[in-house]
Amino acid sequence: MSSMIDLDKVRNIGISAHIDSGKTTLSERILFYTGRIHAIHEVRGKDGVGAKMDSMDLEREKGITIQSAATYCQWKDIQINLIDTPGHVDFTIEVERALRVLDGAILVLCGVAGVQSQSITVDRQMRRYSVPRLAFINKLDRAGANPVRVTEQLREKLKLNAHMVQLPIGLEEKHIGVVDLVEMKAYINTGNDGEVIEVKDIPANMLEDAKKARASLVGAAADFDETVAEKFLMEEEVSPEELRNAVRKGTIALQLVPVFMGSAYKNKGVQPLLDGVTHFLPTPKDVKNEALDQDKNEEKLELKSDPKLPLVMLAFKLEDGRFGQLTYMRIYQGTVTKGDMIFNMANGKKVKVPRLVRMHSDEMQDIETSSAGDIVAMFGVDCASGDTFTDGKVNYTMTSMHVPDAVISLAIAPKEKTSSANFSKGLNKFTKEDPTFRVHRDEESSETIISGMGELHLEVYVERMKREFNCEVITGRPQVAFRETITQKADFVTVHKKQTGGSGQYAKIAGYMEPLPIELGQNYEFLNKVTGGSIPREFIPACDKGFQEQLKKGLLIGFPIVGVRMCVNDGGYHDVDSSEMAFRICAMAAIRENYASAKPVVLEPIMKVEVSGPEEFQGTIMGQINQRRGMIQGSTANEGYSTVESEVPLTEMFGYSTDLRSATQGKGEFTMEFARYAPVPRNVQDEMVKKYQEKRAAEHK
Ligand SMILES: Nc1nc2c(ncn2[C@@H]2O[C@H](COP(=O)(O)OP(=O)(O)OP(=O)(O)O)[C@@H](O)[C@H]2O)c(=O)[nH]1
Ligand SMILES: [Mg+2]
Repeated sequence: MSSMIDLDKVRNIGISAHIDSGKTTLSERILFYTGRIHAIHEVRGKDGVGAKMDSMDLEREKGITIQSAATYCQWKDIQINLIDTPGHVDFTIEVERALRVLDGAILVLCGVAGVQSQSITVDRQMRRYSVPRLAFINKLDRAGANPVRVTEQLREKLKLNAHMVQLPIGLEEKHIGVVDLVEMKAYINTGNDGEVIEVKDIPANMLEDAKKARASLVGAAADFDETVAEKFLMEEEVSPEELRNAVRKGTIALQLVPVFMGSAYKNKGVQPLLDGVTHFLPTPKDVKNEALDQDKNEEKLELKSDPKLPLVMLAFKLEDGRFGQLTYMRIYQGTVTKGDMIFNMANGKKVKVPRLVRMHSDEMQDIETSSAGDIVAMFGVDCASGDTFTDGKVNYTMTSMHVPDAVISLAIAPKEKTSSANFSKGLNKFTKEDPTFRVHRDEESSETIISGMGELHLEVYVERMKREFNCEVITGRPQVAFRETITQKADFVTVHKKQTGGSGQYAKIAGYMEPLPIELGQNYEFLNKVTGGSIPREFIPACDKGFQEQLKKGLLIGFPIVGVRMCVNDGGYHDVDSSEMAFRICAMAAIRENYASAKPVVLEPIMKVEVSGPEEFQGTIMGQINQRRGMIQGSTANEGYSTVESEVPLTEMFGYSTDLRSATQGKGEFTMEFARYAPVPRNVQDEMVKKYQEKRAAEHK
């Protein structure tokens, strides 16, 4: 391909929707009708091959998409770069980064279930990145399918200005094709795989409905085009060309959503949808893309899809593969050719582009060069997801995508010591590829903790660790980071004495311990009020050290003691037997022996939890929060959608995503973040202390 891409003939689109609505099945048909693949294979198909875009074994086994896959194809004279995304909320980052770089999208809906919870989430993501979209109402072959009702839901639930540009010819088992309201023609799919489109007159019994529906579409399109508006008022005939033009304008302005329909599985309505993509979705030139000029205090500027301007591109997805890191790039401006030097704006590093490819799911085709408006992948360009690259002539960065916080974590360790190298390699790869998958080491428990978007998310990585890195792992329930603190002042006089035979040990310290305000983050303070040399000056630091050492491990449940001021104001020593070590040991004993009189308590992390979902579940959501020792802090309702704010102890949040999902038919969502530490209730504390003491007793037997 030459570097001169005719941008009017390019569409970069994504397919996003609620889980299982048929995105991958639709992608498979698109690839087949555009000649990219030569046979159709089904998701969960009996032939055991699996759909092209679900190339991972795990995807094929589970029958769900986990990673988004990119491909390209040509429909008539239009080049389409296509990304199929997963529907499950745990893999939402894949939708996020696809929508970040795509110019348009197809929102797929099930013709029976209509607008579902993930349709709402995906719609929100499309709004976040201002992505113009078409709706495709799929599964019209299923019992109960009703595209009119689903279009109503698009209008009511998503507040989209959705208008049917087609009518179904037959529903359920009678579904054979669609009426095109722009051309006023019937398109009927025939042939073994629906590859033949028979263009016919509209069936006589549908003609009246079709005329009415077209008039309604013309009325909607009139808002975006003067010619159509005038003709609409004068009740004159609007030509297909004029109508298409107006619908296109409304769609690109994000004010109109044309509704297509069919059955991907039964090979109906896919080719007319592809025509819709070419007619109504924007070219790279139709979309406004902004960068921040680092030389001008991050001033915003508009990038131009011009191959002659300085290069600007965004790395939006990484995969660590057989040939090294594969980096997916959206080129916004300029031209890139194999062998070019490019600059990573995130770290100033200069790298050579060793290999440039176009992706076709898990296959690739080498190319020499590419330019603005295109989506390509590169090998050997090490970077993080979201990095901006330029040719060094400009100092621009592109704003990155939204990365949601992790909500669940799990302790993980390799089953066999021998696979620990692979274990680290795996974790490295996963965290690099997926910004919502995080790994850290818990200093207290010395466990490796992985965290992510949900139980399925973590489960997938545990499974991939086994399959791709040959490393079986053991997982545990994640440990919550508890703390201990004291609630009142306690005086002490402590003597450490060991004077039998040989050289002896002697130290005496007197003073007090008292609480510090933990909410101000004051964990420890040491106060020296010794006068008159009752403790020689050289032994004072040993007291401080001894205190700190003991505070690392509390006496209630073995977690660190925070929020304590330790003061020494008197003491005693022995000319020969006193030493640093003696004072250190004495200081530790001072805490141990007097901790109980300072009335210690166990502290737990409290999370700020925000749960949202359809209003009818508000009562259920509040009930679940109360059951988990949560405190409701407020709630709001908006357009049938309610949000409940609360504070809940982290310990009580395990398993919540599952419980919430099942209590709200999968429609509830939540976010949580750390708020503060607070004492656990007395009975909970007593139980924890008892368990800890039993564990210690068992260990010391
Ligand atoms: N009856 C019927 N079933 C369909 C249709 N399209 C897809 N399916 C079935 O619905 C199931 C899910 O299809 P997929 O294509 O995997 O759905 P998806 O949206 O890619 O799913 P995720 O990527 O996991 O979110 C499969 O069993 C498909 O065979 C359709 O038009 N009619
Ligand atoms: Mg899929």
